[in-house]
Amino acid sequence: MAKATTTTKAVEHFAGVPKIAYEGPKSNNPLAFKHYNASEKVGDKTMAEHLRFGIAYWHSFRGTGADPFGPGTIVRKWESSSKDAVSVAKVRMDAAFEFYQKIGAPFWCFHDRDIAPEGASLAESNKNLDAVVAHAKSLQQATGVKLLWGTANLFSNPRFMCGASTNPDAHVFAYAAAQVKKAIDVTQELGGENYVFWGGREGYETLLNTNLKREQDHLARFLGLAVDYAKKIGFKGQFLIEPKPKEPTKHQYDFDVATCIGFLRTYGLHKYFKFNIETNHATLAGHTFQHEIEVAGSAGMLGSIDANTGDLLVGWDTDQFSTDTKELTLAMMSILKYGGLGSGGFNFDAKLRRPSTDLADLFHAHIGGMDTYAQALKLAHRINTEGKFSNHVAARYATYDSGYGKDIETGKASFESLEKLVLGALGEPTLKSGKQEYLENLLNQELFR
Ligand code: XUL
Ligand code: CO
Repeated sequence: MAKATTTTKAVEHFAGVPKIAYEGPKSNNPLAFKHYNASEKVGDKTMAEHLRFGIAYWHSFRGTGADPFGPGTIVRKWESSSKDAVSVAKVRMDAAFEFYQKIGAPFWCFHDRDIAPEGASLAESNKNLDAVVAHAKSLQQATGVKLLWGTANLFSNPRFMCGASTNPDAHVFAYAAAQVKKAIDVTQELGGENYVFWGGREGYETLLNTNLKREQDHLARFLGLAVDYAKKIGFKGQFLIEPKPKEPTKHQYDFDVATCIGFLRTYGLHKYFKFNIETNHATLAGHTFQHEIEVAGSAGMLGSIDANTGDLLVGWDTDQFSTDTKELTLAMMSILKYGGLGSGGFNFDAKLRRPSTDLADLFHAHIGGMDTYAQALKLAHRINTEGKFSNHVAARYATYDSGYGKDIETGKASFESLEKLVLGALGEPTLKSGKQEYLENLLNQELFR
């Protein structure tokens, strides 16, 4: 499919910025890692193997800082490198791969429409995509940077204003199917290790014009068709659902991990999907990041992470880089407990603030994000290994390890057998403290010791 690409001129887009090195916690160099040391072992894996960082093309290379109150502020030289949109897309891609290498990220992620301009027809869009994908493939080969996941943008174009697979118009369903078919093709062409389904506008604004049952059936049908197609072409990547409760629609069908598990099981699709959990989506749903990881992990469906954070005082998806060591340590404790992310990774689905207009800001943002995850990984590994919290949790459930507790877990107990015990020797349960404040103090001690 991908034809040989014309090579773009060798220009250094981030001139003056060296490859970011690990200098350790005492370094005062803002363009150095204080914690992320790719080759350092944490347990039996290196930090690079644990963390598998990915860069989100849409934010870092298509984000302009525009918001509903004003246009973009972030001006990049490569955007005016040519009058032809496909040529600009290739130069932009060169800049992106230079950044991936300098920051030391082994992976990247994209939407089809981030990397290549949409044409006047689907055929033209596909042709543009093929040209840029061929270029990306040669850059991947030249740099060793790999594709964590690809996805399709089924939400920006006005045709998707009422959803893609949940659109009341079957014509739009068909268009979305054709677009995702192509997006899976190019993800496979680039060796993508996963493919993400985030439900763009798959939701509703008002039930006055919505048939909720038919829309959910259509969403399931769409995912089923994607599974069929992946099997047909031998796509080996993991399919991931990225839950989000609201924005852009008032009610998104993929509300949170628990809702999606119920949905996938209802339609018999659960074997084919895991989750891409985004921090800011978790908090929008009224959950902690760790909660969503636990719900996915306990179902054996923890796939990947969209690493970012929201703002405590702002009620929408602000997609900021996280420097919250405590939140990320709790998340890493759960991720390590469930054995890591497998083919997933930590994709920085995060954008610079509107006034962060320097090229260097892109480095500061990712250095902070990577360092905070690395620090969290080290802390979580130590905390899990020492086992103070896990031992406490295990002791809290110890009554289920033997006797009638074990009988409850193994299905040997009945209402009658338990009634007999309580009316007899067991009697009234004694109160056992949950020790929450003690544990919160212990966590602080562990983080800052
Ligand atoms: C939107 C979001 C998306 C997905 C990919 O909130 O997170 O960027 O990650 O479509
Ligand atoms: Co995301």
